[in-house]
Amino acid sequence: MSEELEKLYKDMAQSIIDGDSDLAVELAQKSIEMGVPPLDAITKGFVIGVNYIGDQFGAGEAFLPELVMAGEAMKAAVATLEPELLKLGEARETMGKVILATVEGDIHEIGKTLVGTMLSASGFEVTDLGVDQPADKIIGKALEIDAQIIGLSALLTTTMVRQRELIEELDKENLRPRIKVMVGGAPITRDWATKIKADGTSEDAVGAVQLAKQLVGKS
Ligand code: B12
Repeated sequence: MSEELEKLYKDMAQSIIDGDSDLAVELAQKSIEMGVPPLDAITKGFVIGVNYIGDQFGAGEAFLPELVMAGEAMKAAVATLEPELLKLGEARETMGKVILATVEGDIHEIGKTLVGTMLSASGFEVTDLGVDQPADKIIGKALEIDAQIIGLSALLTTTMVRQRELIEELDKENLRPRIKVMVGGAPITRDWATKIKADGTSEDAVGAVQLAKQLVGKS
């Protein structure tokens, strides 16, 4: 890696740690001008910073205002890169319809939004319901638009259970395998996905696209 690139990634991480949205946007723009692949900018730069703050927060060494500012800066950086991410896919045929949401009680949106952007870039028609969404609303929308996949994000150990509840509800209504469910979010493991009978999980947005393609039989 060139020194310039290494410095850019470091500065990106630091801009998130400092909660400096303006600088994060500026660095995202600079990376576009430099021709840095937008997913690299996110995973090798900005995500390093947001994970650092998350760990610090978990250890009691950073506090809520810092977490909030880091979240805002991260959101701004990803939004700046979104048009570049959308350009990545050649989105030829329609791959299928996906409903995305963060589960009820959970307001983390950055990872979910990134997954949505990558799915759109790959030709999926994505309806992003946003955060804090109750299961009945998500299922209702899936039926309304005849979605093949529901993608559920949960970032808190206390809200992961909402993924299981939604799957149980679908089973009760005999809506599977017509509707497939993929689950994700930082605390979500393969074991958890298997345990709650989800159709799959992925730890990042690229894997989420591969999984979605498999689920609609187009991988
Ligand atoms: C930013 C952040 C926030 C921001 C969110 C801003 C926003 N607009 O989204 C704010 C400040 C609002 C926030 C609030 C809180 N947070 Co917070 N937050 C984080 C942090 C630092 C980063 C999350 C993030 O955006 N990561 C970057 C994205 C790109 O990664 P990602 O979300 O993991 O998504 C990727 C994958 O998981 C996957 N994925 C995600 N969704 C999906 C869905 C599908 C279908 C698939 C296939 C894949 C997939 O692909 C994504 C892209 O690669 C994490 C720490 C961490 N490292 O996760 C803590 C963290 C999740 N938060 C935590 C906590 C405790 C909270 C609060 C309870 C704090 C408080 N006391 O109020 C509140 C919760 C409020 C609520 N009710 O939801 C804890 C959770 C601990 C736990 N065991 O549950 C963490 C782990 C921090 C910590 N170490 O303590 N938070």
